[in-house]
Amino acid sequence: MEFPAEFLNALKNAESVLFFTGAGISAESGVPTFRGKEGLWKNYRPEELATLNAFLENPDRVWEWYEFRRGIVRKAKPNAAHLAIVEFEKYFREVVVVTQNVDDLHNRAGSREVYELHGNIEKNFCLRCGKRYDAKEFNDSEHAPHCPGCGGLVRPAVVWFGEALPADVMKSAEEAAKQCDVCFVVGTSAVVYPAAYIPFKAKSSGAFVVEVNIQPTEFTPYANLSLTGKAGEILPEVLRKLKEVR
Ligand code: BJW
Ligand code: ZN
Repeated sequence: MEFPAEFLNALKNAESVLFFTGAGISAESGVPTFRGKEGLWKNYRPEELATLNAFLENPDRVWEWYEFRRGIVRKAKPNAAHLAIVEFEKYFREVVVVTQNVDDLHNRAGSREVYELHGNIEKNFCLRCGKRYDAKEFNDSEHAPHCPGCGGLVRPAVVWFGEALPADVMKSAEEAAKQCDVCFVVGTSAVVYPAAYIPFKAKSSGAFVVEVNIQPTEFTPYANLSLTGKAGEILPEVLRKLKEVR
């Protein structure tokens, strides 16, 4: 695979690299994306499942959807794209992963600095007292569980539509975006805000921004370079090239 000189130059001189990732990076691990033909939402409207109102109206239905997805995620393994990102750490002073994914695969791959903007599917918390629980504590429960401490409803620790992103995580992600020299935007449709501001923040702070996706997205017109193809194929190619230029 040939890469433009401008990109190789940016990589050669970079000190800090940011990966902004979405569901597409986990597609090759067998975790479905949200939108599109094979997406999780082909049969649902997002607001039927990914809002607090949907959960309060029908907790068991939403709980069941998350238990189904936990089953998929637990069987999945980090793929060549997640692992390539970990390898990048050998070549740069700082490698930060800002992910919209809740699947934990960047952590399981071994990435050291991961900011999870939309939470983590392996955690739950109580709506009444806020106590956090590992998802495994209520394993195989068909019904939305109640908090052993206070009796409140327990929900997945993910960010639903209309909810604020964790402020400290967003702040750290924005700082990383301001400081990075190269920003990769991998496997995201880039339509969900405020997460989708991150690559714009990187660009406006002077970073070289490279998109990796199987198709054009809302962000494509703003990328310095678009690499079309699967993340699990393209990122290992970039890594091979990196070994030549660094
Ligand atoms: C491959 C590939 C391969 C496939 N290789 N590529 C500004 C403008 C407009 C709207 C808003 C705005 N600000 C806020 C909003 C409203 C809303 C929003 O953004 N709506 C838009 C959709 C219209 N945002 C919110 O509500 C957010 N909260 C908020 O703003 O709060 C305000 C507030 C402030 C203070 C107090 C209170 C409130 C919250 C958003 C939360 C999103 N949550 C979800 C669910 C998480 C839990 C769960 O997993 O169930 O997060 S929605 C869903 O979308 C999930 C994802 O993280 C997110 C992004 O999806 P992603 O990752 O991009 O996936 P896909 O499927 O869309 O794309 C996959 C891509 O991969 C595609 O491009 C493929 O081509 C590609 N691909 N295979 C490379 N092998
Ligand atoms: Zn409680």
